[in-house]
Amino acid sequence: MFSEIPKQDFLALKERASLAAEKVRSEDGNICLVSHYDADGISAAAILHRCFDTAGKSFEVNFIRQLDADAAKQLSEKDASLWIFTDIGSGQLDILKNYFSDKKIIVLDHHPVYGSEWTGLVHVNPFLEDIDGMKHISGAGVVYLVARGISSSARSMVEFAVAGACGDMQYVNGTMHGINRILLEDAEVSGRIKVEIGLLFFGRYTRPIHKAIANSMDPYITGITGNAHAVLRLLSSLNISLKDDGRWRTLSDLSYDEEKKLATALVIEEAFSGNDTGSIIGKNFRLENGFELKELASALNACGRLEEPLEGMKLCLGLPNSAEKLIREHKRSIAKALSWVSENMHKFQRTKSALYIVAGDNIPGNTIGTIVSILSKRNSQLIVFGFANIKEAVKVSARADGSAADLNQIARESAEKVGGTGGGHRSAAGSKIPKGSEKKYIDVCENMFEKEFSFS
Ligand SMILES: [Mn+2]
Repeated sequence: MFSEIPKQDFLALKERASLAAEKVRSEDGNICLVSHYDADGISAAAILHRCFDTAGKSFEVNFIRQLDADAAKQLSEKDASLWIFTDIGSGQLDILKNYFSDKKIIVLDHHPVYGSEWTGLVHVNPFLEDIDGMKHISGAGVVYLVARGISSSARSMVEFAVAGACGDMQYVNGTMHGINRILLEDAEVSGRIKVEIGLLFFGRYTRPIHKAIANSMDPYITGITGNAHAVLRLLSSLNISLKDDGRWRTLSDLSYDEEKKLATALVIEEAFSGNDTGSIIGKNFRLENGFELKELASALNACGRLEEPLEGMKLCLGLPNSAEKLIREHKRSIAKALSWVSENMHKFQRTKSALYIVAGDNIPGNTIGTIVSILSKRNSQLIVFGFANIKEAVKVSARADGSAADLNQIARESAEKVGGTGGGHRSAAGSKIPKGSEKKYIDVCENMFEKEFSFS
């Protein structure tokens, strides 16, 4: 069970988590909860929301995209007696120290730690215990460990601890590692997540079969994806009926034999296109609320990207929400951006190491990350960069599915060289750079890749 993490490290993390829980339990005043606006941060906030509710705490929830000095100052002026930062904060300790050193503050995060701690700060972060926070536990996972010490209602939120990890790309090639795996087992054993091996298309539990297959972005099957006629032909040649008693069937309604023959046909189709077939079949995780785990994570991401993280949190809490509408809106934006990319593919710079999509105003800043990650899956040997204009700057998103490059370092250093900021994860990172500095940024990246390859 602890094969990837020494037991004493996990115990040390839990020990810290229970100290944080104790702090929360003894708090009588207003709590100001501040969370990151992505899927992990939204999941984290939902878990604490449920706990605070059952524990009768008075609290407010804020979502932020970035924690800079302005944001920290504003938050510090809130009428609260305890501040809790989730899925954000460990990388900005110096900023937090400036505004919160005389206040009660708890940081529950899993990002690499930058800056120094101060007396009074309660800080729970896997990196402090030699656990890799980029792979083995998410922000929502850290929050879940704390939440269990606040209220027993946290246990009914374990699937969101796993969803956070999923949103942060800690579910890779069909497996979870470290504490994520323990949380997943916990969710399975308690019946909150049901595992089904089968086709991995989005909408497994919710969409008509032909739509789930034709509208899929991942897996992307050449000749099938985007081609409704081809999908219908395939289904009819396999004698798979689309309806049952007048109702559209979903992939989860297929019998074992039906799903098996459909999977075989799709794998053959994809193999003959010379592509990797590894992402067509695998584990589906059905949650209590009817969502599939990866679908929930992308729904939460859509809410965050469209600046409606509260709607995502309501979705997790089972409250009425507009997440469906936001997901549709986000999908439309993705489809539009993808077709712009394919029309202009010949114009983009492509080198030995990377593909650079300079989109300007053609792709919105809240969509470029998704586009880059779709392209990266289709070009797994390349690092894919996307550049999109946002207000006063250019947002850069970078993904490397199959590359050994450390994008956290590349996005940080390249941005700094052109007067911007950047960072993130090893296989997914981003920068914010001044307008007009795209070309220079690309040159810096290429230089770094050349150096890296000259060693190998
Ligand atoms: Mn996170």
